[in-house]
Amino acid sequence: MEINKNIVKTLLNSKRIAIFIHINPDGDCLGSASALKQALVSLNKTVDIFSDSIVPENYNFIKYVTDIKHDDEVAGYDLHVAVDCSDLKRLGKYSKFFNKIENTICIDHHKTKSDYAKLIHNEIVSSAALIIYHYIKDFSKIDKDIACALYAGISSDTGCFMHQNTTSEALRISAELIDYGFDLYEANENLFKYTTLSKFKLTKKAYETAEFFANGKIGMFKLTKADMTETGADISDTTGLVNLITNVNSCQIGIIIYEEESGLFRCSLRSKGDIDVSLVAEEFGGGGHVNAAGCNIFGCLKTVVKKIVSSCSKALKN
Ligand SMILES: [Mn+2]
Repeated sequence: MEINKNIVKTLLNSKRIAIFIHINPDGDCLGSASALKQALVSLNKTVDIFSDSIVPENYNFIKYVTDIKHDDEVAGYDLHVAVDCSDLKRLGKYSKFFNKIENTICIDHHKTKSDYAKLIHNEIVSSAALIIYHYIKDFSKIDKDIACALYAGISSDTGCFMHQNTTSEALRISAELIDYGFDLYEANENLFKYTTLSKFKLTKKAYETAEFFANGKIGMFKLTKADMTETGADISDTTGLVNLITNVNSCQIGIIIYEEESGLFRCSLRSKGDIDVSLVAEEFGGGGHVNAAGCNIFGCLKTVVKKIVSSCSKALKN
């Protein structure tokens, strides 16, 4: 991977750096932000990570995750860096602060819209953490805690090395990171086995709502605001649910829609093989990768289901 020398120069020339991650944070944005912060702190920089969302507690094993800031204002930094954010909107309430200063960097691995910063490294690889790994190797060095954070990113976005985006490079780099001696068992328990009672109840509810279309090729979970309230679940509890329906053997596209606010449905899509669900997401102003994408759709449940099924049916034929 070729690194952008201007990005390295800008990182090294900055003293106070703010790192931004996306709403509903996952292992990749958290691991990437943590690793980058650690590498920069080792060079005596002041670094803060900002998140518009509450961070699920299972990520607390990653260094600095418990120090993430949720302030309403961001000021006094000479560099803003966004990691794993395909779109400025993904920064949530921080999107309005990001371009308030001149020096901005975006490091991302999605194929859409990563064009909102002055300096951009956008490369289609399995995780943002994989890109961050190459940068840290260039301007600093990896240690045990950085290795742990990068592993969290790489393993999360490859679904513990089970998604289609898993490459030998991702596995080779992960093996190298594991050799730094962080607690691999603890990391995997937190990343891939952790669940909460509310998530368990929400999963049960999701199974009850499952519906199939196009002769079983499209499968969908539909969760309303009432379902969320009833189970005490929040958005972070919906993470990974979509895979449960995508796993059905007839299913080529798996979808979960859940009502975030009354009339606003968040939609998460997964697909198998070369069926491109990023095109479906883009149709509704979202984005993502070929096999994993997301978007927001406004309307009542019935209309939203109709719209998304019709768009997915087209994707099946392409
Ligand atoms: Mn990612």
